[in-house]
Amino acid sequence: MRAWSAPEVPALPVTGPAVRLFDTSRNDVVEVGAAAAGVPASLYVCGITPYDATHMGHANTYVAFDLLNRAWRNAGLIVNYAQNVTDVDDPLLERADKVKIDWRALAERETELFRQDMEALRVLPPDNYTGAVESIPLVIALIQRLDDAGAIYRVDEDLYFSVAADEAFGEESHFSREQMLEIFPQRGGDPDRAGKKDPLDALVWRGERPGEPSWDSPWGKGRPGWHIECAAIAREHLGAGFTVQGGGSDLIFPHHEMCAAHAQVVDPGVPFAQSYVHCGMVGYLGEKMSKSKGNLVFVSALRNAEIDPMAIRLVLLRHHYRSDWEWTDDLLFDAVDTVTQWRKALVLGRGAPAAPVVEEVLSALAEDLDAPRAVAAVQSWVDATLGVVGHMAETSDERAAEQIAALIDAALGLKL
Ligand code: 5CA
Ligand code: ZN
Repeated sequence: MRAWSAPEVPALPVTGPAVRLFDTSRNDVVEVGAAAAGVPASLYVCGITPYDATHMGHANTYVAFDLLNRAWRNAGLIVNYAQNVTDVDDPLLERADKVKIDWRALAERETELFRQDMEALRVLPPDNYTGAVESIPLVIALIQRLDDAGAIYRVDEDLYFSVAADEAFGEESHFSREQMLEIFPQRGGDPDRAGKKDPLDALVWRGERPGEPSWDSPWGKGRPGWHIECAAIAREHLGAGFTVQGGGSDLIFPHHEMCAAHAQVVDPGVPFAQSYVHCGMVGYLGEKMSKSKGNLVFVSALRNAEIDPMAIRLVLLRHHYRSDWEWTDDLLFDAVDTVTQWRKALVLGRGAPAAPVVEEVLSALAEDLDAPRAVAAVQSWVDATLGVVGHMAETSDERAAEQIAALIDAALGLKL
């Protein structure tokens, strides 16, 4: 499916350092994407389920991986980025039913709104933006291979994947079996389904139910399970053992564990992804922001209220991607003031020396995407520039503002 338009990204005069990120599966900060010269860094980020508008939690996740995309490019790497759209799944069908709209129309409408939100936030688009529906042939082919490997069994009209088939099952999340059993039903799993070999086994093909959309398959009509969708799309576009699998921390288990397990059974000995990277959860009014709870702040609602998307982006950048935090209106008002102040400094032309700021911002982002540290470095430059220009012209740099504007655009995605 169509992604969104790419913003222009200025080239920087220096190359950034190699990128290091916290990898959930290794529980440590490791270098990512440095494999071999000429081999692109490959990124798969789990996309939206398009039954409602983009909220700040989604925006936070996609801006975080946008920082990774930019840090890799600034380090001189070519990036191959894929993202899915879960355009057929239970919550989408339930919402469509509730508001009496065709599920396809709902998915299309919300995906289009998401594209506009991403464009407004200057998020670089994926090279492959792929829906679940258009990937059904890929899903069927992957289930077929899993079946050949003896990893699939039938329960009534549905097909399940046996987690016992993957020797490395559990090595992505490192959750104990008790933790898995507790979280599984909260995140779409069905541990109590009669006939399963292991309560943790994952649904890969849901046989046709009355009133639900379905597609032909060798096992009868039905629709894909959730995890098999991302496993199939990521393998197709990025290959086995791609660089980073990303998403919010709510996807650590079962989603990313199951995606990895599916893929690892058909590519024995090759990890699904080299690293798994997870963003913290954004909350609002005391709880995780989520469509099911309804405590949402929508990007589009703020845009409709004429809020500068760069101020929204700055609120996100002021929080480390791995931390859990709460959205408040005050954070936004403060960011609006900051953006105004930064613009004042940038129009002066002359300013405090730019080179040390370029180095600090690129280093901060390469070290586990430390955007708050990068923002603080820009703030120091703005303070120094607003303080010195006019009476300390000889210590100032004639082209500083131009260089800082290019830096914050290329590295932080802020075009001011
Ligand atoms: N379609 C699936 C992934 S394949 C899905 O989880 N969709 S979603 O619309 O629920 O979430 C889209 C992305 O936003 C996921 O990466 C999810 O981890 C992230 N996300 C959802 N809610 C929040 C939140 N409150 N804070 C931060 N990230 C969030
Ligand atoms: Zn996914």
